[in-house]
Amino acid sequence: MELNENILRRQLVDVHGVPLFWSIAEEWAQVETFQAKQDDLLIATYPKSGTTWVSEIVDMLYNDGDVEKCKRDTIFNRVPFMELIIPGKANGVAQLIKMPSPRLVKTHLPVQLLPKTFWESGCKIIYVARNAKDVAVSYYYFYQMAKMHPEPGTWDEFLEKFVAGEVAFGSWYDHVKGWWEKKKSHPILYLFYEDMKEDPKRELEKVTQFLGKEVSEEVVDRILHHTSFQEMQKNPTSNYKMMPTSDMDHSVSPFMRKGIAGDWKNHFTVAQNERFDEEYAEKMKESTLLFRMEI
Ligand code: PPS
Repeated sequence: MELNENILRRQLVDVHGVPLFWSIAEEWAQVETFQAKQDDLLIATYPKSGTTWVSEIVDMLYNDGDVEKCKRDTIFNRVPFMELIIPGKANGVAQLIKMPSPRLVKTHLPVQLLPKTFWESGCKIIYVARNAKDVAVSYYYFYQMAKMHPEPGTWDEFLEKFVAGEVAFGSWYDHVKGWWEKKKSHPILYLFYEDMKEDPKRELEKVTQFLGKEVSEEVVDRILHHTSFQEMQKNPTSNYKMMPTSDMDHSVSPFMRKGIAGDWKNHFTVAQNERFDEEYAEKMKESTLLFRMEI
């Protein structure tokens, strides 16, 4: 408990202009020098954008749709979170060094902070983006239940911080735009959470093609079933309930919370929405990226 008091709920620390957990900042040299391999698959996202969902899909594809094989371990061990270093609790870099290839790697880093060996190795990358309003809501609940984050304050206070980019992993706007630009020069499959909700089969086909896999209709159906929100919510190897309660308290808010597009409408006041839209238009005005706030 004493240990947790020194570790959890601490202020974020600036790493090259991006607020990160204090312990990632302290161990940044380990992250920066991470050795990526050509046959790694990187799953990159801004937090709360569908990381776990795509991770489960890809692991199913890597295991030819074998559900039992995918239940061999929790999602955070099957797809280690590279930059997550928390003393006595997690070290994604060390975990990945020990892992046999081909490795699945999770990152929330903005494109400019990704270790350079990912670009040198030429490994494949899947990026998943989700509309900013739903991300803000999901992140607010996640801040409450996942104790590595600082206290979120009220919803209004959190939303201010989100828009200002003063949350873990920085500005959503810079993140989605940065990775979108990078797509021009690197093989990145850029997916949208809303598209996955709208037509999971179509989006699964994109992933399958990108990975150069061939799967039968039967396997496709099995993957779609196993990775539905309802299935993942009750699956202990994908719902994060295997994390110690001191780190993630699902009684405050479950990790698998709602899994829908458009929940922001239950949280934004009219005034918050108007202000958000104004700032959004300004921050996104030079980008060709289009998001759907509902489907
Ligand atoms: S994390 O902590 O950043 O890695 O979280 P991440 O996995 O990116 O995002 C969590 C949100 O994704 C929802 N989720 C899903 N939605 C639909 N279908 C499936 N299968 C699925 N799996 C996870 C999860 O519920 C979180 O969103 P909210 O809006 O909070 O429910």
